[in-house]
Amino acid sequence: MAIVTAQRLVTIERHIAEQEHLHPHATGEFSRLLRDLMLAFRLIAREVSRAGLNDILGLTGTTNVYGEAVRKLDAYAHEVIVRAMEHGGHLCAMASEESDGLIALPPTRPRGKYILLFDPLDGSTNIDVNVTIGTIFSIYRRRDPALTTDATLEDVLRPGCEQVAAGYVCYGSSVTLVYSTGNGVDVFTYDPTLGEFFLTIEKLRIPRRGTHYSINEGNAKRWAPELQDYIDYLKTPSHDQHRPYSLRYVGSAVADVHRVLHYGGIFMYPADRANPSGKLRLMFEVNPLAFVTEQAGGRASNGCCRILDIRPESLRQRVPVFLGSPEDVAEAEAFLQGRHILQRLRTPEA
Ligand code: P6P
Repeated sequence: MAIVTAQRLVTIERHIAEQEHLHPHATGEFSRLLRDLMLAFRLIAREVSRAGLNDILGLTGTTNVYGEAVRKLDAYAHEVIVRAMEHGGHLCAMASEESDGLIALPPTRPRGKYILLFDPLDGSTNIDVNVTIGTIFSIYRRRDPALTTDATLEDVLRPGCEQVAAGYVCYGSSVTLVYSTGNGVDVFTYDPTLGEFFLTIEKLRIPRRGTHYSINEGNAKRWAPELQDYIDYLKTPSHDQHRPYSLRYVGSAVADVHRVLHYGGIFMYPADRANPSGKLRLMFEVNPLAFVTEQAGGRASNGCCRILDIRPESLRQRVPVFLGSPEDVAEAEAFLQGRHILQRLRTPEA
């Protein structure tokens, strides 16, 4: 992992400009879209850092499209991103995990060729207890860039492999932006005294295998037997000392995935008897996190197939997710499909 020395002083603006040169057909519109998005992240980071001081904690008294209580910071982050992005003229569609359907763009502004999907504040149940939370974003280019009309829901419901960029911001002990435009993953750390994101890790690569697993063990009694097998396997000491794995679970996908990208291992939110499709949303959380994971050399699966190949059926679709080190995810898939050697040895021949 190439830790960038501060001497290089590469800001996100300079990095975006340099990335633009990688795409000779780039018109600068994508760069301006990212700059607008960075402004939103700066504003959200400021509010998150002083949430306890300006009465922005707690609940709004409303619920979102999933029936979940909306917290004040959720609502603030949603509004900030919408306001920062709606006037730039770079978008033909925008959708947020916190609202239903596509967000209406101002009729007076031109339509661009990009589609933005975002989870404004993921992990928001952790807001009041000062645990890392995050913003997740996903960007597509409309299929016909010559069009100047609003995009339709069909334009938006695209497999994750068609994302042109995706990433997340971690609001934790420091504010970290992790994103990819398809040329690997770069990590930026925010300096609030300057309002700048500085490049701190270039071309982040996930270890091929880790020693941590991340899952809500409280759901264990509802898991499929094959998943039980896998988790029991991770907990069983091995002769090479590689197992048992350690359990690390924050309950904020951005924080859990950020750790997996750096240290390796596997993050899971599986289906269970109470959540037959898992809990995480494909379009707003899983596709962008899967894109970044693959760009870092990792693997992202729903247990049987590649997340980024899933053809979405609705904006609010949930999917099971297993993502992280390629060897760990492949091993999880072998268990989940009942074909791991330890399962075959135990299964009596028919
Ligand atoms: P549970 C946060 O609410 C979230 O959407 C993800 O960030 C996180 O991974 C998951 O839900 C945690 O869910 O059921 O373990 O509390």
